[in-house]
Amino acid sequence: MTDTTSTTHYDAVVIGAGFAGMYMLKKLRDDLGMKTQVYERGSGVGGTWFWNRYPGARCDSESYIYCFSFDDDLLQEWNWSGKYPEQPEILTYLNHVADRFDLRNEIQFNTSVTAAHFNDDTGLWEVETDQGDRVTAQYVVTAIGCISTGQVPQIPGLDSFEGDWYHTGAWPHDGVEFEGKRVAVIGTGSSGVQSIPVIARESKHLTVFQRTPQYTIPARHETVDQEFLKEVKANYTEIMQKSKVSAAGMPYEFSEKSALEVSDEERTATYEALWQKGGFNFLFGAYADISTDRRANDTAAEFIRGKIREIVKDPETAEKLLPRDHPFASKRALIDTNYFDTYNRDNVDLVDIRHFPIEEITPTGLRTADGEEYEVDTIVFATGYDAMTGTFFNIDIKGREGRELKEKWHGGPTTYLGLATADFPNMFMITGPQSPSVLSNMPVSIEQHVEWIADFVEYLREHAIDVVDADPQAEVEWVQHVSDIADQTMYMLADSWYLGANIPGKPRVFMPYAGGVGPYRERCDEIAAAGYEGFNMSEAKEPVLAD
Ligand code: NA7
Repeated sequence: MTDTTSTTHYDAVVIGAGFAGMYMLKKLRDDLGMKTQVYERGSGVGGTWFWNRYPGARCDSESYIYCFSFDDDLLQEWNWSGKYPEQPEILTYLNHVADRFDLRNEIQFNTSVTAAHFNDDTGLWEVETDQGDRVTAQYVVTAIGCISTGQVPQIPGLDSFEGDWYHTGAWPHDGVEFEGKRVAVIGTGSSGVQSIPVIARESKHLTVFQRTPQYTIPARHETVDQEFLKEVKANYTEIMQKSKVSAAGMPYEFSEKSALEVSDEERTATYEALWQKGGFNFLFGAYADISTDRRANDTAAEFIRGKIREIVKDPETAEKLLPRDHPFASKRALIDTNYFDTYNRDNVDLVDIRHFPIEEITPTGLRTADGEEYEVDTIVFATGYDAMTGTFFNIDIKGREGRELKEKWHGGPTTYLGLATADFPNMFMITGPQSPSVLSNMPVSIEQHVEWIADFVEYLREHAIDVVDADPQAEVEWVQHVSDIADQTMYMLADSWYLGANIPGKPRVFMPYAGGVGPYRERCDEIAAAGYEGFNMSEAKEPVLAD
């Protein structure tokens, strides 16, 4: 890194201005009085919700719990319109938060952090951006999102394509016109399942290229019931508290029954009732062992396959849509609006690319391995992300003695609590790998991390500690614990982005923490109460304070 002697110094640099970065800024600036700078690559706040503007984009958490809980007035004054919040409404909400708490002054937009190097001599981070900023900071906090580096597969010929192509995670702000167009959608994860029904309605013809069939449950999306909202507002504190100690950051009732202890009739009736109710109730409310016992899981999987056969009229298409190669909810659980019904439309075709992959993109369309050619005007890549670690690796992060994060994590991420990683002192990660993050309702996990980090920083200041680093042994033990928990779940039985399986060459390591939001919070609190056990603390050689 270049000479930094004349740079601006901050107490903290925060990378990203989504839910995580905005709340981190508020805590550090307003509660701790720290001089804080946020860098955000987008031209506005919102993170994921700034970029994901594809048709049908909405959150799978219900709106009344997909929000900040730190401010009672904010909770009471905001009125969601949909049961599940749609992207434009979430973005409006986050802009409202930015205005309400006056956050924009400390956020520099259109700016990507390109490098962050820890200086062993000063105990400071030296941070560079693509806009030419060179600053120092005592702390660096990554608020970069878990699913923010999109992947477009390397299919030969994309450059030659004469139509338009888009990735769902980098959607044009003024939308895409599908009317009269022949469209290809590649990918049937959350983004595909949400966008396919909408694109089918808007386009002349849609061809879906599916590598892995999905289990998906009807969301039963509707406008928010005002009576329900009134009740929520009267009980918000309890609802949020229940979410905070729950498994997934949602205040749902969890079943304690086994799917194997009830009669076939009772089980089918339970699944049917939850299918009609919709959403993640099906996953959490049915049986406790769906995510841990393969035989229990099979009962849910078979019920969903039965539904697909029932909904999809053409038996050949239905057969192609049946998920058989992985257990239910071993990949990211999905909820949808009219997904399977869409395949009954005359203008929609489904192509199985598991057996006949796309070999080439031609100037006029796509060619699969069986020699079939599909002429299209527009290609939508709903092909996902280099999740959890990809965005870290886009930044040149170096810790003690110039150690590269990319090199440290080449066999998979290793962290202490998903909050810190040894040899990268004074760097905190909000919803980093090996924290519950993507297995939870994100705002709940984000608030827990932000508050824990802010409390820790306050503790460090009170104790005149300038440099803090995760203890390597504590990290080894946490990584082992994360892996032991994952081994007890169905997650290990699918090729998912949780395991890095969607990115060629990425190590197969389960990245989020599957032990649950509540138990995780408890562990973090115990560690804090024990004087931040598992962290080594020391004074810097030349501490520098921001003006
Ligand atoms: P996902 O869930 O990673 O889905 C990506 C889809 O694209 C999935 O069906 C993949 O098939 C498919 N895919 C990925 N690469 C290829 C290639 N090379 N060829 C063909 N098909 C491919 O991403 P989403 O954007 O839908 O969702 C990401 C998260 O955002 C989501 O889980 C929520 O948390 C929000 P595969 O299943 O890997 O065989």
